[in-house]
Amino acid sequence: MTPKERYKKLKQHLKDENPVLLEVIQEYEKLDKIAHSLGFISEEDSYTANISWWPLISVLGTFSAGKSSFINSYLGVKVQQSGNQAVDDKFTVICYGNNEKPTTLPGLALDADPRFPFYNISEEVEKVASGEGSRVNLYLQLKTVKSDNLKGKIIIDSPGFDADSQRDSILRITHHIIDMSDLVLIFFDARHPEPGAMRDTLEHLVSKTVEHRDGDKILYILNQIDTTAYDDNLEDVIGAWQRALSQKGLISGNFFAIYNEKAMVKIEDSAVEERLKRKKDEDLGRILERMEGVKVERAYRISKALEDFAKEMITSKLPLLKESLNRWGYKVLFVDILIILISLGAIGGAWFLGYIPPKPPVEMLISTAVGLFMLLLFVHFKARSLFAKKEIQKWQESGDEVIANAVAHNTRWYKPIFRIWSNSWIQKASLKLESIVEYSRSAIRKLNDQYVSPSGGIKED
Ligand SMILES: Nc1nc2c(ncn2[C@@H]2O[C@H](COP(=O)(O)OP(=O)(O)OP(=O)(O)O)[C@@H](O)[C@H]2O)c(=O)[nH]1
Ligand SMILES: [Mg+2]
Repeated sequence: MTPKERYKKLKQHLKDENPVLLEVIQEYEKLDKIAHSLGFISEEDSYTANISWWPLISVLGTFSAGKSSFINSYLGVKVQQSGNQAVDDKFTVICYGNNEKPTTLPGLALDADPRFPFYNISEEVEKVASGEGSRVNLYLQLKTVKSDNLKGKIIIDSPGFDADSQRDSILRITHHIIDMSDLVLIFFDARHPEPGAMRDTLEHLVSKTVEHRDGDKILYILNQIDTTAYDDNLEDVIGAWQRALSQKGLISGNFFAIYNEKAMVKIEDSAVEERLKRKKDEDLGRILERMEGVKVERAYRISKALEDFAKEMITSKLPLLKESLNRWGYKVLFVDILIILISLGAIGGAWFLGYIPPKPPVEMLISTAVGLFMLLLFVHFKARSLFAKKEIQKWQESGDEVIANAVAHNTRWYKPIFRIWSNSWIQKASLKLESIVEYSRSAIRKLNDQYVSPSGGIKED
């Protein structure tokens, strides 16, 4: 996808889902333009490509734990099949769409959707499971759903986790999804009072996630606690699960217990029902808050990243580029002057020694001048490319590809050398970049106005 197509698609999606970011993306477009003209990134590249624009919430867990039912309730649309046998065998990426009816697309459609953080997903799958990239449709599907709760975020529903029968590629994809997600909901179900029986699953889902560097993004959710009503043993069940989780190393406040009102069993004892409901409402409220929170955090992060990109260019990249070009320019100039002096010296010497008649014929003058000029050109361009190569190599060795690219771009043979000593191009670029920094600050203020109510809480949508 070219940057142009990418911008067009992103803008369309933002218009529908997150209009506050529409202006931000225009600033990204400006930033790209500046970076292209300075040569920091190639024409096919874009700063938007390194950013996930839509936060990702993934729902993982044991089979039949109620993952799909939870998502259906959250969206208010029956998007996903639910049932008591293992229903899902694919990861389903659920995005906002304008069609009234939920629409299912093959996994490959994700490749072309810039909202998805691993757009070019087949390459990613190929990375985690070699040879499987071309079969990405086996693992993934895309569903678009018109639901306000889905605006500005992406939810992934996953096949029930059963470590024994899990294919390696599914495991790898699961871990990859955990890595990419802004929030991970791991579902267990209270109908299995013996968490010990789920040892392998816990091993994979919990032990691996415990080590995760941003562990706070992982929420452990014990679902279907309505089923504890019969024995009225909610505390025992929660206790057993928490012990099992802590044996796997999890000591986290992110443990919740809920049930789904649409799928619950009937509870005879109204006192028990009320107690369960209170627990559920409180925990569900916190889960939903976290789910809304990622959208807001993401919007802030996108604006902040814009500011950081622009600032880095002003304070570090531009000065380094200028310094490098200066060095290059002076070396070329030195060689140019040297070759002129040597040639003049040689001609003077030849004239002095009598190899050239005191009054040389015009043809001789012309051919000497042309010869000299050709020599000068040859040496000049040789010196340009030689010294440029040295500079580029230096930056590559120090790991700064951005400056290396920019030096290559600005030392192309047709770029006049004197341009680098004029400060105006640096000043122009800096001014534009500063206006981007200024803009991103005002965007953050706007986000504050939209998301944060005067009391400091997050506004309800
Ligand atoms: N009692 C009760 N049943 C539930 C609850 N949530 C879901 N169920 C039922 O549990 C069964 C499994 O639900 P799903 O939503 O399909 O579970 P899943 O985790 O998506 O299952 P897989 O995709 O097959 O792994 C369905 O019959 C649901 O009606 C709940 O909170 N309480
Ligand atoms: Mg399911």
